[in-house]
Amino acid sequence: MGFNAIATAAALFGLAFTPNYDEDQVPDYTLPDPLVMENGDTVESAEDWFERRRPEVLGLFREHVYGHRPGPPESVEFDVVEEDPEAMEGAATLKRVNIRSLHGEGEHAFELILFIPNDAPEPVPAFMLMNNRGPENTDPTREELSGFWPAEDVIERGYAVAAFQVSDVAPDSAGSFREAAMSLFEDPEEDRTPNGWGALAAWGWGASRAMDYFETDGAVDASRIALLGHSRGGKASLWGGAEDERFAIVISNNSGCGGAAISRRRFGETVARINENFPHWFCLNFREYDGRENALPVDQHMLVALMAPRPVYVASAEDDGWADPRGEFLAAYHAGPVFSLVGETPLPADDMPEPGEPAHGTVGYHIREGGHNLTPEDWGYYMDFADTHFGR
Ligand code: GTR
Repeated sequence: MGFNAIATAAALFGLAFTPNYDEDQVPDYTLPDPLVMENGDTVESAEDWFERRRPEVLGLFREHVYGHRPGPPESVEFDVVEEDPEAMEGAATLKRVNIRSLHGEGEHAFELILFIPNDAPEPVPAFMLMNNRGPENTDPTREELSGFWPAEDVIERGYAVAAFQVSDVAPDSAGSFREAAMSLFEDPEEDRTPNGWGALAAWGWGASRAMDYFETDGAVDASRIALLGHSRGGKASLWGGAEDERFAIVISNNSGCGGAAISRRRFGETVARINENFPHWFCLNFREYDGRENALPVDQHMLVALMAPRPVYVASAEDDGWADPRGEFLAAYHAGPVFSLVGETPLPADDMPEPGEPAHGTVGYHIREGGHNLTPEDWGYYMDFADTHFGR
């Protein structure tokens, strides 16, 4: 076999890409400074950040990474299709809410599952999971229990707990992702525009429709909602939290490339790799940066910074090299100057903490033992963090 045939075979079978897991092989890079405008001006004050630089950074992520998402639909309607005040052996009230978006001729619906603690003072703060795994992880009947969404633990700590299936908002498939909510705004048969939204942005748009519902439910405190996602769901929670400032806390669990991990490190999953494997997640413009991470006008620390002054949490797992734990830590760390400028506490750690020793400022971070997953241990740290920020 000649070289070309080998290269072709390698590409065909996905062998061409060998991820780097060696810290010594991380290329040299310079991160864009979140506090320097594109025109070279320095951001000197919180006002400068909020009025000039934040909109610029948000615009850069829209244009080059996640795509521009539309605003709300013309109207949103909610139907509580089931309500059980005796759920979880009387500890909680279950509501299954049908959230229906109406726009032009189009209509799209998805379901929100919500448990509200029965003995907590209302309105209660809530955690909402953007569920990227199967619906059995968020079983409303509680016949099936899952550590991915340990709803009983969350209720026990006095929080409401909610979830929706991201695939109900936009299927997680390159062939059909535009056929659900996105089709309210565009024709899936037509070519995507270079800066048009992808599935990650669409999932965040769905989270915003759930927020629209919370604003109507007097049992839930819509001003204290923590948005949470794991892995691809964690990429979507960060971007959804950047786009919709109504979310009071934003949490990304093991979100990796295109989430919290610094793209320029090319550690584990890379921009080229993610665009190839998941062509529907980002906007088409993001492909311009395949193998050219240094040309990006942003990096993911600036995504974390977009949450300021709101609390934001990044979490890693020790054996999750593909998601680059150190890169995730560094994004939380390098968002620090923005949080300091606006009078909030940056990540209170100069180097990666030990597993099981979370660092909590307005920016939070932990790494835990084990692999790529969302576990009750992670949830425990998230609730500790929310207790602090929600003054509980
Ligand atoms: C992987 C993908 C990651 C991450 C993960 C997940 O295949 O490469 O970026 O999103 O899936 O969502 O579990």
